[in-house]
Amino acid sequence: MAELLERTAGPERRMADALRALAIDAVEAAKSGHPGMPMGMADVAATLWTKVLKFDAADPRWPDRDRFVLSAGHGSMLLYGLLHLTGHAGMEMDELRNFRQLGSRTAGHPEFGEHPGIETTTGPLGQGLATAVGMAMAERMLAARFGRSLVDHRTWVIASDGDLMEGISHEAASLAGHLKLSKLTVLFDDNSISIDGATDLSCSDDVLKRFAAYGWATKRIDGHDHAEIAGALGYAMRSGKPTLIACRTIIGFGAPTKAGTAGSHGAPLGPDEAAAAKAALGWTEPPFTIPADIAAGWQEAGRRGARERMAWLRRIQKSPQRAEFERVTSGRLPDDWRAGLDAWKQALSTEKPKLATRQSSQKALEALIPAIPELVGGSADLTGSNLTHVKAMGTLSPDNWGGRHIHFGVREHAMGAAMNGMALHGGLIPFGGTFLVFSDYMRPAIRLAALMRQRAVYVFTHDSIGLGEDGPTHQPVEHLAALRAIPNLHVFRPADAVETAEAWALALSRTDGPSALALTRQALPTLRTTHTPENMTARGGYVLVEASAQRQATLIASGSEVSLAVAARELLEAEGVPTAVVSMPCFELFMQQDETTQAVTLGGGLRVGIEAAIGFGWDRVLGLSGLFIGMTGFGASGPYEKLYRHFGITAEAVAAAVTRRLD
Ligand SMILES: Cc1ncc(C[n+]2csc(CCOP(=O)(O)OP(=O)(O)O)c2C)c(N)n1
Ligand SMILES: [Mg+2]
Repeated sequence: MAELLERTAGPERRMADALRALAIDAVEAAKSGHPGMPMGMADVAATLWTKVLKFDAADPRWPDRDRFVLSAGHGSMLLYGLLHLTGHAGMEMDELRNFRQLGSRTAGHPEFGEHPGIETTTGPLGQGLATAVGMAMAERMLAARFGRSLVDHRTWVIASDGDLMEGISHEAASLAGHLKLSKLTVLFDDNSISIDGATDLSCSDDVLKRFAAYGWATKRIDGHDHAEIAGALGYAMRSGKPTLIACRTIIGFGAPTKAGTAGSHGAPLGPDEAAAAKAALGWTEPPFTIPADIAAGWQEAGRRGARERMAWLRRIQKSPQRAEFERVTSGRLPDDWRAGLDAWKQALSTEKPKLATRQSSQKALEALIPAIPELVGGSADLTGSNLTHVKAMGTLSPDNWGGRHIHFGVREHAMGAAMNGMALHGGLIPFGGTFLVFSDYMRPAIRLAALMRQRAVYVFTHDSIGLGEDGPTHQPVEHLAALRAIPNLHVFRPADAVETAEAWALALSRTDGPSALALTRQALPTLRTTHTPENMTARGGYVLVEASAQRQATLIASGSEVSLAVAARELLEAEGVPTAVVSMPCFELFMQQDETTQAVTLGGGLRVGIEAAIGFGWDRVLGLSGLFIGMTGFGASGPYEKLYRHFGITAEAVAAAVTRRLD
């Protein structure tokens, strides 16, 4: 360590040492946090931010800035230190002093929304890298639409051993290589240490060969050698491929006993080691103090991009595409976006087609795609099943960034994270499809979309035993409940083509979170045969068919089971039991209704929930005295009509259960 400290000493090291000192101080003050990674990657980060990264601290939301993603979110103090030192408003020293405290912007892991310089929430390893892939894709797509004079920026990622061990990094890097995302660079913190100790406890990958096989350019450097770092950043910018720079670093660089060990990963160095580390670095300032010359150097770096931003502002002032660019980047939909969808919805009530809701979703997309140019999406290799492709989209490829349909490949988790990256980048509204049962494969990204309040739309088809012969591996039973458990995710399970159109409208007009559409493989009748200009799905649940007299029972169902409920109601009415049917396409929106509306909708009689899924969560509308008819375990393989009978989810079974209870 002594030799290395001596060899690297100099003005550039001092710039980096400012980041190290702040990380040490903040983690000591908080008595928790991760000092090792910021200390190890300080040289790489300092070189990137002071020499290469295109940004202007005066406007961290400048649309043509480079995106910087700290995928290894545990090293959050590195990002906070960079934002502070470069003079970002809202990241003053007090924020660093309050690192990890309730109400501060400096959360344990970077949280999108806490400060405009935080591009994405990171911490769940691997997802930052995959999110960055989505950002880099968005840059290419917007450049194809608006030209390089408005859109020409790069995406930089710092990723750790853990990031690259995670499965999602394989999916995302493979997709990035295929798409030739040459403006994406991953700076790999190659310190060979993770929490349990040396990475060779569990990993023998040749990371460079691995990325080369994906079609990336690769380079290995000493991550503490400033000349090598600068050279590698230049190499990445010249490369015609996405680039991985493996930066050999020492975790906890400078700490006399903990450097190079897992001991510096996730705990304060402790007062003695902290003091000794600063002494070794030659850092003599008191805590949270930056010497004037170093502070001035960093402030200057924060203003480095100002001239470029001004030039860009002049270009956009003159651009004929200005209004459209500002519209899409602000997230505002075109004024007339609903017209085609509304016309389709109105036609449905008279035509009354029998369509699977996945087909209805495709029909809705046919109306939406021409109306909303920023709407892009695709499927994780189930395009023909999810029906996410419509003609006007064209197909995205490395040679056609104007294409709007994306073949994500069999990479659900990366798809979810890339969708987040596109939404976060701005200028695009992403949707992505797979079977509902495989929502589990992308759940961590859905969770982050919900946490970050991003508009993303998941097209989950084959939503129950109604998919039939593919059997229990493909039949979701717990997935609706599991998705409904994610805060701020709206889960729609539309009953017919009308509700499907309404669900799409709600998912797209929502600007504070993601939406999932659970759609059938099997055909369903049109139930909403009287056109209403009102979007009834927006109520979450509503009375579809009222009882002939004072209600004795209310059948509450979603999706494919609503038509079953209508049939059961007819049986019950014939037996003299006045029964209403409530369609419940979205629990979350229903729960936002006032209590009286909820109570009136659900009625005072017996409440019966019907859904071809487990009943977990239904007590929210059924109470303790309600009945639930659905699944109690896994499904089975067979024709779907037989499966419904086998599992007792039929109109007759519902009617019998109701009369039994009312007797
Ligand atoms: C998906 C996920 N699993 C586990 C963790 C907990 N965790 C945080 S950092 C880390 C590994 C640390 O090793 P590395 O990524 O190399 O970071 P370094 O210690 O080098 O800073 C783990 C397992 C996490 N944040 N995300
Ligand atoms: Mg590591």
